[in-house]
Amino acid sequence: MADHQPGGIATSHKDAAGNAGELHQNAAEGSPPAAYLTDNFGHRIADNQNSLKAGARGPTLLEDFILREKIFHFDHERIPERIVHARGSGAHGVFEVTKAIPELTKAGLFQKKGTTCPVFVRFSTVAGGAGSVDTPRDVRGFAVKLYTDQGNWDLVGNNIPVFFIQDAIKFPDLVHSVKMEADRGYPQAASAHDTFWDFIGLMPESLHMIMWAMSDRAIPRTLRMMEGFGVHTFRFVNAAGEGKFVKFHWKPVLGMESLIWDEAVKIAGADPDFHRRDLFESIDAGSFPAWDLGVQVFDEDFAAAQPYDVLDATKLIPEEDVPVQIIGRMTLNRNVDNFFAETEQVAFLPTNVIPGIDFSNDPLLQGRLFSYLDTQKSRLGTTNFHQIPINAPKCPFHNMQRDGLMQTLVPTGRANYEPNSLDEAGEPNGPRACPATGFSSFEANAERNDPTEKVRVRAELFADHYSQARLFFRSQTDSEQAHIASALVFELSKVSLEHVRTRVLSRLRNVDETLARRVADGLAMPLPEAAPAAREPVEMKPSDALSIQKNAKATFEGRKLGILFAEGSDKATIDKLKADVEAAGGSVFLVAPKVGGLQVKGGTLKADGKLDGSPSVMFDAVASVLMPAEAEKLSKQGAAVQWFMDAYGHCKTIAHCNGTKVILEKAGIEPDEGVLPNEQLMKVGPARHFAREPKIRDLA
Ligand code: HDE
Repeated sequence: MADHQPGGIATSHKDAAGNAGELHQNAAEGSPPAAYLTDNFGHRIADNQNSLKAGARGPTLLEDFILREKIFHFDHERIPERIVHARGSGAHGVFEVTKAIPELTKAGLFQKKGTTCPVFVRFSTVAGGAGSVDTPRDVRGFAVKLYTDQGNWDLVGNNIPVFFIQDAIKFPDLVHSVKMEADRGYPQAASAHDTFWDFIGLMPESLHMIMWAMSDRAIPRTLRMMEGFGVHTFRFVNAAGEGKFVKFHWKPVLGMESLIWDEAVKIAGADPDFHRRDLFESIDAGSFPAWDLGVQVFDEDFAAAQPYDVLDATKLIPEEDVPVQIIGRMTLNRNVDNFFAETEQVAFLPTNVIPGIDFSNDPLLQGRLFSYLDTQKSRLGTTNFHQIPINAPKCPFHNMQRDGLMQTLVPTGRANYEPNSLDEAGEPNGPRACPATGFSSFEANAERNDPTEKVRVRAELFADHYSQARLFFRSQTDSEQAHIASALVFELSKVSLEHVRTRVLSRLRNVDETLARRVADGLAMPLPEAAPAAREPVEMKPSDALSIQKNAKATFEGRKLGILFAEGSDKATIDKLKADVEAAGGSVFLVAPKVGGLQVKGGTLKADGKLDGSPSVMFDAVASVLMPAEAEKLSKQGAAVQWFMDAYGHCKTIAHCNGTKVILEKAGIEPDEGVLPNEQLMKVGPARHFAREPKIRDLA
């Protein structure tokens, strides 16, 4: 009898054609394989199950080049993960210009409405490792590579328009403080710990970003429902050589939506890949996520008149002051074929700009211009990383650079230097610089700041650390303000160094007195003296554009309804709910106590997921269609009661039949405008009912 253990089969037979015995032969029967298995040099492999041994029970032979190559490759299959933004999800798509702006930029892409180019986007969390979860409280990376006719343009942004620090020299400190603590190696993917808050308390310039990071922006519902920002001030330069400042925005067509903290925590356990899966499945289903590209354009005079410095990445420009004009749309319409080759190996470089788009002197941006090229060499091991298909431009590229590790191109001829006069002998002389169409830096940047002295200082207005933190906080709804206060209480309660908590509280007093008091109360700590501010904050007019709730869209488009059913449920009701939601552009996920197929009124129905493996946190709204007897049974099961309790606690719409009431009562659900009969679901949609919140949570 043959042995099925991996690593050995004493009685392996070869048939007349030399194939291995039936037990260990893949694709031995039936139609021929799509391709024959070979090693990396094209040699066909006859047996992929057994290594070569000196006798059936003897040692494995060094001669087995097939085994050696396979394991050698495997041993080297990992590359260093990104120091930040290690966990990411990517997709391909297309960008289309919807408004030509030749008066603003000479970039070829923006000369004509309707011009398109391929894009690749990678979304990421920042602090966690590649294998961490999708829903921690964290900033999300929003990195877009546009493959234009004039070369790649990488807009390497985040889902928050400002940053923690003003100067690149502080970046390693910031990142060290937020990552796992150096001695103990935890916590993973979390900012709620001593070292992060120690750093924050000592760096008051971070307070504006902290308001955003503690807000619902840092727990997006899906990657498809968050904004993206270029963060820094960039330059547009037109054909006449005139420059304007520009800030880039990506606005999600589906609107913005966030999780509730308790929901984020539960999703991290229920589905650590929640965002990655959602992105992949949406694209797979043809529900393509899309964002409008917007720009805020302004000049030096506007910049000079503001109470903040536009070169300071801890400041934003309120949309009410400089409206965002929409100039294009990006649609993600194709999943990656291979996660490693594309999402992992993609290398973004803020230095990838095209003529007509230039940098500003933002000291954070300036540091990034150096850092990314450097990091790609360290991650991908070679200066030739630009040849990897996901990184290579889709337009031709020619230069005199040669050689290097992993050169995969075969440059021909002798012209690897310039100038040369090889053409006089009839030989190719290689490419030449093109002053008229090539990239040339915007001159004013250099002129205005031509350094007469070398200084290590920050510009004057960089010293205002609080005005915009206050602006952000005061632009939020009551419920959003409560979420920020609760997030601060949660994070600081994980800080064990008391002086660190106290220092953060002393800074919060400069942001907003009520906020500081709520956080101090939530921690049961006395309110310390306000920290002296380096510069007195100024009052700015609250901006509705900064609130998610004020801009939410109650639509089923791109959203998912979870429907709970059981034995005997009415299929017609389920079908109707499904048809309505699908007609509105949404999808439905059927949940039942068993998945294999249940007898329902009107036929048999298979569930997409089992109740205890499909918690309601996975859905944007829930509905239930249950016979009273089944509802009675389910009301005794924790998973069912929790299903509704969570949906209620997460302020979701709960549509239900009469039978379900017994579970709703058990779950302590009180009727409100979001708890309604199934027939009324479409009237309310998947909106979140934040008015419910004070009843169910002790808001800090
Ligand atoms: Fe990054 N950042 N960063 N960053 N960053 C990286 O580059 C860095 C900053 C951002 O999906 C690294 O390829 C410095 C701001 C995104 O592959 C590294 C500074 C913003 C991604 C690096 C910043 C970002 C990165 C790590 C301060 C928003 C992921 C791996 C001067 C505008 C890109 C890599 C992807 C990745 C350095 C600050 C966005 C080490 C030195 C501000 C979206 O080069």
